[in-house]
Amino acid sequence: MKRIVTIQDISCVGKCSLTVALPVISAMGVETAILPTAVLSTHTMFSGFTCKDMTDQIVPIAEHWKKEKLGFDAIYTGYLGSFEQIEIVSKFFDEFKTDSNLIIVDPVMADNGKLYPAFDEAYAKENAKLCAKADLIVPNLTEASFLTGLPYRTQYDRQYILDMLDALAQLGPKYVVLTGVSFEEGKIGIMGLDTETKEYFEYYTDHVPVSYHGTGDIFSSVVTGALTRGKSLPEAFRIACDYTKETIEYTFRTTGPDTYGVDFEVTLPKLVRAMEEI
Ligand code: PXL
Repeated sequence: MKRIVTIQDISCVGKCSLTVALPVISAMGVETAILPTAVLSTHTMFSGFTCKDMTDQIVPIAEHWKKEKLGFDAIYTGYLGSFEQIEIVSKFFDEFKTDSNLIIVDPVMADNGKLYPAFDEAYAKENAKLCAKADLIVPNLTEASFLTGLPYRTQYDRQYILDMLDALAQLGPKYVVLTGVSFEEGKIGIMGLDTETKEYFEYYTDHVPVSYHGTGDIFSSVVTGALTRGKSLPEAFRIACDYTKETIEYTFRTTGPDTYGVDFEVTLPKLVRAMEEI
């Protein structure tokens, strides 16, 4: 059985980061080891959340894993807490990277033109160093703009996205995929670049006009699970786009717009079936 490790926080309530990655990637038939970077009462969009930093545990945990000769078919990072954690995770990559495993970095730090409350621009720049060591990065447009220094735009053309992909490629990863790309009213999706072959790929679904927290984490978790199970890059992104869209649609239809995360628990069987189909 394939095994991945995901490094991100536990938001005890909030349906994001590890409470999403663990069930989603497990349901895809991949053992999901976790390395929690912090324990929060909720994600940071609630006011008054508590946070216990786990930085001092990361190195001892990694050292134990090394001693036990544990390895991972993929290393997937999401929300991290600090400069120091970026440095430690970067060393973790050096320790656990092999010729055949994949490093997937979702540089979670911002959305809709703004950084999340816990971060500043210096943190954003530091995140670029982690992206340099990744095989695949999956920023949204806001994160891409903080990583590259290119302006964030809500109205743009194809050239803007191509320029953004090129600027991301300069950071050093093998594959860059921009999420939340929309060239046409009512459609949204991804555009990616294989920096070695210089080939672009893209995929779009209908746009459900509502925004929920944690959907980026669901998306990246599905990409991680699908790639680890041997799907190609375009297949993995198609499965992730379709599943995320269906889950947002279901949540909007049944629960409505005012909820802190999407009801992915109900739609997981569809994801399992999609994995069997392709
Ligand atoms: O979904 C991204 C995320 C993960 N973890 C924490 C967050 C957020 C987004 O705000 O606050 C703690």
